[in-house]
Amino acid sequence: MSLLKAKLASQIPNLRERVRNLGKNYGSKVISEVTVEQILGGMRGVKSLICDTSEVGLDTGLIIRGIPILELTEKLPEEIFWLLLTGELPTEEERRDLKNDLSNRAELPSYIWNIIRSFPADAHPMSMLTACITAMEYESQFRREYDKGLKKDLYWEYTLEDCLNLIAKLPGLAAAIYRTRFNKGDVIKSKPELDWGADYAYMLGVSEDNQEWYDLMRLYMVLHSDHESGNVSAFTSHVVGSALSDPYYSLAAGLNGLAGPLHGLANQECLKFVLALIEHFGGVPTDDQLRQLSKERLDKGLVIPGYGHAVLRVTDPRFTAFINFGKKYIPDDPRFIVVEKLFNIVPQLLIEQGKAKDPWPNVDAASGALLYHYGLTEVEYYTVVFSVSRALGICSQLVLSRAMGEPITRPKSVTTAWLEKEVLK
Ligand code: HAX
Repeated sequence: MSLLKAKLASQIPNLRERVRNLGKNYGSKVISEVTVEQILGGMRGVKSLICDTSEVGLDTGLIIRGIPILELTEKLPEEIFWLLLTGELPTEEERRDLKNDLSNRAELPSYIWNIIRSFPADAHPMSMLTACITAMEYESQFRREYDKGLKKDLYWEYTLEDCLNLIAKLPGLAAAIYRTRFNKGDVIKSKPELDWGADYAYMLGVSEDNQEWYDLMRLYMVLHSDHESGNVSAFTSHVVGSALSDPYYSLAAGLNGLAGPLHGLANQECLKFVLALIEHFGGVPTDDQLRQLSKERLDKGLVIPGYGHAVLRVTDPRFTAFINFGKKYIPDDPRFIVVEKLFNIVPQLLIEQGKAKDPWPNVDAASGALLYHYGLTEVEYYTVVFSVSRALGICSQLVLSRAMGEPITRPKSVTTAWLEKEVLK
């Protein structure tokens, strides 16, 4: 048994006991109320989900298992995966065991190559990614065992198997999509001695001499790994997983949500915005030019991509981590300069406009400028990079949901007429 599985097997009985106790002793206790505004507003802030992997405070940003994200920026993504699942950082022996396990599972099934090649030349890389993940559902051990008759107690074990296979295969799959879709030449085979994030960069075609790029990829994978469970992608995966659809179906469903411009696709939109500004002004614009153009955009009713957040009310610490990286390594890059300038201008404009509840930058405002600098200039691919990272959190949440024995998700909807009547009571 792998060290990760053994660790989880030792922790899960206690987790189950805590959940059982809560249900048995406090089942009818009220912990939250729902207002009409919340029903009309995308269930914003309604406390109705359990997520132990991470939490996002209004004024703190992402905290993974009690550790603020800015204290985790030097960690490897596989260490974060272990942390998300178990609540502890792995020892060196545990990390190595996990990495070896992932390397042994990394090979892609042979049928995937024809599928990747069958897409239209200008297909969106996100549709290629989620279609391929769905196609790989053929590999699901959870589904095979469930069909044979799987005891509920063992659901988590086969969910973990599927999740480990997915996480092991995703960098190779995502890199193959990149190289095929953008005509980069032959697919590059994994180099198992590299860590998980560096191996992804290697398979994209980044030279091993370019350690800064490898560091950026590790940081990127860490920062995007999780953001509690109410966001569109994690919540969607959770709902689909609650029907006992296996992790391939669940992850693909969630990532289809990540592909929306108000969620993960915002990283593509942000860099497009920055590039358009530079092109429009023939170089880095002045502060006045930036202010003017951003204001015009707001006046047209368009959003400024990379600003605002459904949950945060401060500068996203993940944005700060990217800015720190950029200041250290690429302070003179024109795209990075524009990102910094926008940070000094946009929040004030959003405050003056008075609509956005959070005028501060989110993670997507900075990430694209860094990827672009290191040669990943195909903006349509950015959400795929995000997806590879976010799979760490989504998969961890799926394993823990099955371990806790969570039931099928089924909130109650009401009709508009019912609501109209109810508010008058
Ligand atoms: N620019 C202009 N207007 C904005 C805005 C922005 N960046 N952010 C919010 N607003 C507007 C909303 O469009 C809304 O306007 P209407 O009342 O006219 O509909 C109003 O301010 C209130 O919105 P809100 O309550 O502050 O924001 P929501 O919780 O509804 O939405 C969003 C949060 C992130 C979707 C929103 O801020 C947005 O569209 N931002 C730009 C896109 C973006 O950066 N998305 C990435 C978010 C991070 C993420 O999930 N990454 O994966």
